Amino acid sequence: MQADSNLRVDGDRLWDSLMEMAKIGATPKGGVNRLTLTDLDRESRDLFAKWGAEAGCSLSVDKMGSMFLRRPGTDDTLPPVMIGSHLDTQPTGGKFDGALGVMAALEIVRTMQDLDIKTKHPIEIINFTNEEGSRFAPAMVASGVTAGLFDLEFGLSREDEAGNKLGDELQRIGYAGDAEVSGRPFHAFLEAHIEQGPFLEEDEIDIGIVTRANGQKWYEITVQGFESHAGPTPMTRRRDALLGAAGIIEAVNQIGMAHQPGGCATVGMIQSEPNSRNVIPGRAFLTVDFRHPDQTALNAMHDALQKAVPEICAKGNVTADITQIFDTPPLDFNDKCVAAVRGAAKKLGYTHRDVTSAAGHDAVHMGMVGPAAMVFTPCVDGISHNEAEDMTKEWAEAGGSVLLHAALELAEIVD
Ligand code: HGY
Ligand code: MN
Ligand code: MN
Repeated sequence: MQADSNLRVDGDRLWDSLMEMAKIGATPKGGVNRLTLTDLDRESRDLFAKWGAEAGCSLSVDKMGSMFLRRPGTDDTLPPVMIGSHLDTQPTGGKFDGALGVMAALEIVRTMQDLDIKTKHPIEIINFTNEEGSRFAPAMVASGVTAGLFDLEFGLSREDEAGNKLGDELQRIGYAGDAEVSGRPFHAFLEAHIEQGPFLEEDEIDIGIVTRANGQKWYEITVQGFESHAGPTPMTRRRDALLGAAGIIEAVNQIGMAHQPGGCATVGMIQSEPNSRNVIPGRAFLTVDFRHPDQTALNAMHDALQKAVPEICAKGNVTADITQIFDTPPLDFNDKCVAAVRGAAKKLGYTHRDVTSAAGHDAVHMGMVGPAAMVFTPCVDGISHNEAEDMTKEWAEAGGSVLLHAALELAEIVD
């Protein structure tokens, strides 16, 4: 049985929930700072759990703290259609990165309740722990444990800059669940997300059908020099760790530029010790984030970094250690799930086009262990990971409605 093409989610209710959720961690500049496993994250989790219960769902939490709100199917022995994303944000994040996917999933079960829509497969709506990878690296670590990319011990032992362990923080906020993380069965996984790039809005396309996602490689580099006095130490006898790091930053950017189209290369974090105005830095720490839609190119970027760093260090008489902390391959999403998303966009009359995701998402990890697909909506000027992140209610309603129809097709409506 097909859902009626007039069926839409309630765009006002979806928007109100997004605005309500955005109050938790709201920043003066209109963004959201809701780092994973903080008290603010707990508040957002509690609100999601409350709303899910009101929509007739029962909650289970897994050992990485990811939340699964389940709506029974008429055959509850069948694996669920999972729909979800993340509620944690970047420190200068926006209202919609992650939250759109979780609130749209919630809106789907609300719509099903309103209209007494039954499906053969159960529906599970999900909030994954630590998608952003900002407080605890790497990103998408909980869905990474689900996908078997990391083991549970690795996931729970991640430490933030203050030395807090992810597992201890889960205990502290009361979300250390007991459900197993990997091997949780699912029939299909769907995620709605803002594009976080400018192209859908620029070309006036309502819906991105995400067919592929970039691979990622993340590194941590520590440059070791020698602290000394900024005055009497002759320029020719310095071992300046920050100067070495500066050379590496330039090289990272060149590696990104040399692997176009599609390559992305970013140094997001830099620390200098002792960070004193009149001391030549003896130690520098930096992070590298590589992305590419093509595995061979991503590997070439890796090789270029391994070659460039020792050459830069030799010139500056410093040394460096490179540790790779994240390595997730490009992923083609599942044909059947992609077709369900595309068919929904067509049926509902939204303009749409196939896109590749340059950002990482939990759907990429779920797609490594089962059928998955994503729905992209435009966002204003493509801005994200920035407090100015914005979208329209119409875009949210369109994304939620396509997600609804794709989910109902995959979960099989019952008369
Ligand atoms: O890094 C990413 O692409 C995502 O925001 N975790
Ligand atoms: Mn996200
Ligand atoms: Mn993000």
